[in-house]
Amino acid sequence: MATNRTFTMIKPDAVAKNAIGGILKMINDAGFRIVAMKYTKLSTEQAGAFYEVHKERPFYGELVEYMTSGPIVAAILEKDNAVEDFRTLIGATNPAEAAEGTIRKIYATDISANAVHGSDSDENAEIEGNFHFAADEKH
Ligand code: 3AN
Repeated sequence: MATNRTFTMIKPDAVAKNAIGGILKMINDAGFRIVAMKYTKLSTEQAGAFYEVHKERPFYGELVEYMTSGPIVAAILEKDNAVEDFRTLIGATNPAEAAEGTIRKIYATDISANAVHGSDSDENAEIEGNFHFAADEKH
C-alpha cells in the first residue's frame, strides 16, 4: 500500500549538537509537513524493539546503546512520495558516502551516529509511526 508519510528520528548526536532547528528547517524547506512530533528519550527496551530487525547484526548492541544515550526527536512527516524523497534528503547511511547538501552530510558524526533516521518503506513508515504515536497524536 502506497502512503504519503514517513517516520523520522533526530538522533542523540544531532540533538547534542543543537541541530534540531537546522534539521527541522531542512525538512520543512524540502516540503514535508509535520504530522506528529515529540522530544523524548528512548528506554533500552524501546530502542531494542524499534531496531529488532537488526538484532543479528554485529552493531545491534552499540546501536541500542547509542540510541538511548540522550534525547531524540521523533516525528511523522507527510509529502508526496515521502519515503523515497526523505531518504534522498537524508543521504547515505554512512555520512562519508552521503551526497553534498544532505542532512547526514551536514550533520552526521559517523555511520552509527548518523544524525537522522528515515523509514525505508511505506510499510515500515506505518509500523514505526505507530510505534511512537497513538492515532489521536497525528494531525
Ligand atoms: P538507514 O538508517 O540508512 O536505513 P540501516 O537501516 O541499514 O540504515 O541501519 C539502521 C541504523 O543502524 C543506521 N541508521 C545506523 O545508525 C546503524 N548502522 C547501520 N550500519 C551500521 C554499521 N555498519 N555500523 C554501525 N552502525 C550501523
